[in-house]
Amino acid sequence: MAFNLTRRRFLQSASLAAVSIPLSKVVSAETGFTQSPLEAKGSLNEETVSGGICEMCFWRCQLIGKKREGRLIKLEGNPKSIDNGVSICARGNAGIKLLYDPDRLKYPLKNVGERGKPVWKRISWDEALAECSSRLKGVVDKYGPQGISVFPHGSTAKYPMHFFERTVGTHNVSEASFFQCRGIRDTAYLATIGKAPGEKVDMANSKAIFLLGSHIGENIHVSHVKNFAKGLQNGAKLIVVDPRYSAAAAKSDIWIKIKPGTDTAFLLAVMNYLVKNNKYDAEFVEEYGDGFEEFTEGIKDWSLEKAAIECDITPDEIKQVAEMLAVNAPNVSIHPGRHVSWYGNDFQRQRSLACLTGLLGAYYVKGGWVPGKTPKVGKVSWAKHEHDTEHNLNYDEDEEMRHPFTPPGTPTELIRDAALTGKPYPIKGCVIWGQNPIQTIPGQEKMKDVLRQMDFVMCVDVMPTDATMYADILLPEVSYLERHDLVKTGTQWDFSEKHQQYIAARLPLVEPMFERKDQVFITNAIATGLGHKDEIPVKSVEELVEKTLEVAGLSLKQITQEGGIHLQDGKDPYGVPEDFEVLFYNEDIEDAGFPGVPTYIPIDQPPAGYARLLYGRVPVHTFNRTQNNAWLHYAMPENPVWINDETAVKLGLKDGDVVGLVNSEGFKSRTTTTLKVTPGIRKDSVYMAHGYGSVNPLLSVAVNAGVDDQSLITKIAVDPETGAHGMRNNFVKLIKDGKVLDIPA
Ligand SMILES: Nc1nc2c(c(=O)[nH]1)N[C@H]1C(S)=C(S)[C@@H](COP(=O)(O)OP(=O)(O)OC[C@H]3O[C@@H](n4cnc5c(=O)[nH]c(N)nc54)[C@H](O)[C@@H]3O)O[C@H]1N2
Ligand SMILES: Nc1nc2c(c(=O)[nH]1)N[C@H]1C(S)=C(S)[C@@H](COP(=O)(O)OP(=O)(O)OC[C@H]3O[C@@H](n4cnc5c(=O)[nH]c(N)nc54)[C@H](O)[C@@H]3O)O[C@H]1N2
Ligand code: SF4
Ligand SMILES: [Mo]
Repeated sequence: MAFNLTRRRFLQSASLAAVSIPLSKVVSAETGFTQSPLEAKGSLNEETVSGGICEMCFWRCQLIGKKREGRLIKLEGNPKSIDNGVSICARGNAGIKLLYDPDRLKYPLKNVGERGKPVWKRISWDEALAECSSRLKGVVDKYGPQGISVFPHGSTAKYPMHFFERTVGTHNVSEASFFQCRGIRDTAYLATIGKAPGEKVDMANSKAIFLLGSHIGENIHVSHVKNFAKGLQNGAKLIVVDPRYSAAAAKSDIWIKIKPGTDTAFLLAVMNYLVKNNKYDAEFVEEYGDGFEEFTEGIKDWSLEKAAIECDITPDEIKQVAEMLAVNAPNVSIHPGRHVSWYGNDFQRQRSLACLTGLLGAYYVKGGWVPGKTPKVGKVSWAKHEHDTEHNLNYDEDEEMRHPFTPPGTPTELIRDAALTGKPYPIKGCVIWGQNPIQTIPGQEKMKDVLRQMDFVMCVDVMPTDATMYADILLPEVSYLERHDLVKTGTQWDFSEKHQQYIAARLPLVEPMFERKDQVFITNAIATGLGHKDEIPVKSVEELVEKTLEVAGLSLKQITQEGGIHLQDGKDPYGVPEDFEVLFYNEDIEDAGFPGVPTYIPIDQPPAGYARLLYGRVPVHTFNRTQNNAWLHYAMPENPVWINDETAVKLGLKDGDVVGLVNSEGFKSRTTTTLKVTPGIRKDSVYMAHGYGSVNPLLSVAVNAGVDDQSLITKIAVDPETGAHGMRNNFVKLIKDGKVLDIPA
């Protein structure tokens, strides 16, 4: 239809269309867009609903929704938001397709087949909850609370996780966000500046931005990307250290095509150069630094030349980076990274980043690391019982911590090893809540064995996944668009704007459908079944939110009236707190038997014929969780393998060829994907997006689409200080037409 059509004529023609072709779709000749007869009719009940919070990833942008005839048809950023504003990303936009995904879990299911080869039978909630309670109670009675393991992730997993941890009393909780993601970063910064750093870099006001790995632009967190883009717009210099020509590298002033796993050597050489040439912030170090002498002594051998050989770059490149940082200090953003569980030598690299920030005086200054001052809200949870350390796998027989700088919970590998050996005790119950341990944790076959040896596995999810195939009872949760649950606080993302703070409570945008339930309902029922009825902290998820808001002097009613977001005046974020300290050398780390000064620990290099397998994000997917989303699948249906162009020529391969992969431990990809031939990747590595290649046949869109990177990540590496996983230690060859191809050196 023509855009200048009057409303009257539009209604006439639309109703005509509706009458003449009632059951078919109306396609506009000009725009090519399809309209349903319902849309074309023009007499629609439309409304805008406010207060949504996205959870297509964990950044949690604030939303409004457009509804038609009670059905959500569009999501947008909440204009009131001082975080994402009106912007949301492709995944946020496609939340509609998760909400109405026909493959979504609808009813409680019982597996009457085998774990891994499920046969599902629909059962009632009463039956499902009674079975979860009695089977979990069976485990607790027989093996003690430590016999239960919990694999949680996401906003709804906190309430049940705290129940099992605090009230039931198991330490065996392993959060993906710590042990496969950012736990190492958090504890390395804790050991250096006393705080977890978040991604709190004031990039918008920075003169130079330094990204080590962090592939912002492919890694999409809306306000973070805005922050980054604004910095670049304002003329910030950009340094990207990445073996691959990432989206960020494409915008950089300096791209360091580093040899994977050698980043710490690079950072030590940069720091040593700054110290030796007196290009560091001596005043800042004098005032806030601790252990600087030990530090300079410890890194003194890291010449540009020595690091250049290790990192397979030139000495001049390292010098250029150091100079660019020094010239722009202290207004430099040394990004702390987010997914940092790379090789098993990662704690030292994260310590190096924290020290580099200190050397440049880049804490709490414009353009530097600036945490901002956020409002306080309450924390409602299960009462914590006193538990002994006897059954805490973090401690060995001598009561020494195995990984003294571990994030909260228990390292995944300690749980898995105990489960498989029965030592020091059996782990026979498993609660999986919002995590996909099959595709999230390295060593997929090991994970399957762990799940198979359990007496009972329960899983709470919104979709069927490769992990839900191992459940005995599978419970359908309401999605983030259908529930209350979390309260998010923060400040405006650009500190040059008016200082403001926000408190946002997630409000449901639509009514739940089918028999899906929320986390408080499910957890409370299980708690009752396990004999903890008297300890239940809240009766409903609304009450949980209400109590959280109370501390800030707010109520659910008020925040609903305010459209889901309460705004208040903020505070100046700049200025170093008096008690702030940067521990360049940390004696506690040394006492625990690890290097107290940041130290480079080399990793194994690919054997002849193999390349290292690297992975990362793509803008239109979140891990595995969005793979079945029809819109996002359409945008990127598979994950091409990046290979260096010169290598491809030698192998006789070309862009678009269909290939499989096999790793040096003999694990083959179950599926194939296409090849992306590019100069933008080192010759010693190949790269693919994470999260593809699901096997669950109930995922009608995602099944067998692309290759599952995790199926090839079989070599287990654990960061000794933290116990978190390293995941980039596998080496692969390509398979073309059934033939395994050696990758030339
Ligand atoms: N669209 C989208 N955005 C997301 C997510 C998502 O699933 N989808 N997930 C979110 C989450 S939870 C996280 S934790 C973040 C993760 O995002 P990031 O923290 O940015 O993840 P990284 O693993 O650092 O980034 C992967 C990059 O590291 C490079 N790399 C590989 N090996 C090395 C190496 O040895 N040295 C260096 N310097 N670089 C290397 C890869 O080539 C790739 O460009 O993304 C978040 N944003
Ligand atoms: N090989 C490899 N492994 C990785 C990474 C990698 O890049 N490569 N990245 C790591 C990182 S940074 C992270 S943060 C982790 C992420 O690890 P996970 O959080 O395990 O990743 P997802 O694939 O998103 O799986 C989460 C599960 O939550 C479900 N889900 C979604 N919404 C809801 C909900 O509202 N309620 C419930 N109950 N369930 C829901 C999804 O359907 C999915 O099954 O993976 C880590 N593992
Ligand atoms: S970054 Fe995208 S997917 Fe993540 S919360 Fe925001 S809109 Fe949702
Ligand atoms: Mo993550």
